[in-house]
Amino acid sequence: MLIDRPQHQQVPAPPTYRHPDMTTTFKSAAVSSAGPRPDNQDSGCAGTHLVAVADGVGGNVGGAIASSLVINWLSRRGFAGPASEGSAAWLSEAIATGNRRIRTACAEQPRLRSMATTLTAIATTGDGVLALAHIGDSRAYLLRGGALVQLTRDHTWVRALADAGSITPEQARTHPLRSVLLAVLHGREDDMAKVEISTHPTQPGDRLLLCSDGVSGAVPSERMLRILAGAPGPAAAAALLQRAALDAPAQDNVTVAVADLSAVPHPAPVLPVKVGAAAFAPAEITQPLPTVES
Ligand SMILES: [Mn+2]
Repeated sequence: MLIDRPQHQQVPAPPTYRHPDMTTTFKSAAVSSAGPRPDNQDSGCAGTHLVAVADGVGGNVGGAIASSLVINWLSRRGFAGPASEGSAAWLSEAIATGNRRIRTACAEQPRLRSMATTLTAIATTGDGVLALAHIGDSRAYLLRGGALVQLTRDHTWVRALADAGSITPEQARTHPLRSVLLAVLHGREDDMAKVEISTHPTQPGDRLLLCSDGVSGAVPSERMLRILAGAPGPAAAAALLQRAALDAPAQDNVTVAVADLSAVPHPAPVLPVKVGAAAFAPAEITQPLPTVES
C-alpha cells in the first residue's frame, strides 16, 4: 500500500511510548554517490539524534558547498541532539544557522552567489516524538505496518501543477521541468518561512527514509516499499535502495538515509556519519569560511 499524504495531515499513530529509562534514538545509515554526474553535490548525515539529506543547487562547486555547509553544521549540532523536549524548535534554529552559513559564504565569495540546497531532516529528542523539516524536493517517507507514507510534499513547480489538477502525478514524475524548485535554502532571511516543520508521534518498528530526487525519480514507490520492508537493518536498506537507483539508471546524484526508531537505555552520543559532498569536500569547503555560531 502506498499513501501520498498531504504534509499537514498527521500520520495516525497510537500514543507515543515512554519509559523513564528508555530514550528514543535512531539506528541510522546513509550512502551517497554521484550516479551519472561528474560530481556529487548531494550531502547527507546519519546519527543517533539527527538524520538529514541535502541536494545542492548551483553551478560549478556551488551546490556541493551549499549542501556541505548545511550538513556539516547540522551534523555538528546533531552530535548529542536537542538537550530537552522541543525538537522542532531546535531543528528550526539549527537550520536557520546553517542557512546563515550559506549567506556568509555567498558574501565572501561572489562566484558562489547562486548556490542553494534542498534539505530534509529528522530529529528526535528521545521522547518518542519526531521533528521533520523540509524544503525543496528531497523527500521523507515513513514505513509503518507494511505501508509507505510520503511525509513531505515536493516544493516543485510540477507538484504545484499536479496539485492544481493541471497534470497527473505520473506526468509530474516524468515532466521535463520536474527539477524546477519553488523553495530552497539560499541564505536569504525569508527562506525559513518556506521550511515546513512538523512533528510526528513514533512507534517501535518505524523505519524512515530520506532521499534526494535522484532516488525518488529513479525508483518507483512500490519498489521502494519492497526494499525498505525487506531489508534487515538501515545499512542494508540504504545500500539496496542505492543499488536500485543506480541500476534504474539514476539521472542524478543518489543519496539515501535510513533510520530505524529504537528505544534504548542511556544511549551514548555517536558522531554522525557524513556522506556525499560533506564527506568529500571540494577544496573550497576546506578553505576557512567564516562560521556563524548560534
Ligand atoms: Mn538531485
